[in-house]
Amino acid sequence: MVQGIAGLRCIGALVAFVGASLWTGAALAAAGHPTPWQLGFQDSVTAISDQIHSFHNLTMVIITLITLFVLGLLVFAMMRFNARANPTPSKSTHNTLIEVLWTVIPIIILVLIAVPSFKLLYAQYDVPKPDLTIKAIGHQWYWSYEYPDQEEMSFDSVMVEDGDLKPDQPRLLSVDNEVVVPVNKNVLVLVTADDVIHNCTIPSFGSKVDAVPGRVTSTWFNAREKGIYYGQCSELCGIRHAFMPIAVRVVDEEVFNNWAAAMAEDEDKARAIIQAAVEANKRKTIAELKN
Ligand SMILES: [Cu+2]
Repeated sequence: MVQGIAGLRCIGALVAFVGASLWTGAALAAAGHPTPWQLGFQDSVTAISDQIHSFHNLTMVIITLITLFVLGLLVFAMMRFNARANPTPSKSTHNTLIEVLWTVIPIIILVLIAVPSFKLLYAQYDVPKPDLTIKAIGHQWYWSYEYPDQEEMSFDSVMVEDGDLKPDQPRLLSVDNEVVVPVNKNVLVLVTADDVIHNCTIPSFGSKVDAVPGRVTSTWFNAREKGIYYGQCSELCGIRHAFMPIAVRVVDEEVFNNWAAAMAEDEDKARAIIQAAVEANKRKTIAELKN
């Protein structure tokens, strides 16, 4: 009886897990950062991330069907072939048809998984012609960024401590200097580190790559929606590994150009430009919602 209830709970948990995993919709997840009780992935704002989500959904269906099939087989074998139900067992050891089937069907399933998997892998590494290049450098324990296209532009990006958070800043994700990029542009991110291995990850962009000292790795994204997108170092890098977030602000190209020009003179002025653009956007959204 107890085992029966445990079994039912397992099935219930499995169904809930599958449902949750398939449901990568926007209902609970806010774009750009995780939310309490969120199920599934963070919202996607790039084509690569869309592809990751649909690949995840496909494999989720396949593994669920396989799991249910194996569970069914186990239950069937236990009921049909236990000593009471089947006192004189069959002595057969081979069945050519079944042996061919259990070889061929898994091959077909693996090919079904391999095709979208390789497509995704190729898309992630096939960087389109970049409109903007950024260099992200991991340090123990903060990120610094360089914009090689803009002359001598570089800055450190350090996490905002709990006591200094502003009301709209999420804890452990906000930084003092955000990376600013234009919307709908191909951004190439060259990634490296100056001490140990870090990892530059931004879930909403579907980009994740190791930052290795002495090497340059790269990732790219083309964000289709303005907003602020957060990521974290995803390679255990020391005691403050959890406290070196990545924050990317996606803005209109004009705002980006103004910001980049201002950065050359005065970082506070550049920050004010972004702040003004964000406020203007907020007012616009509120006005649109009212209409
Ligand atoms: Cu790190």
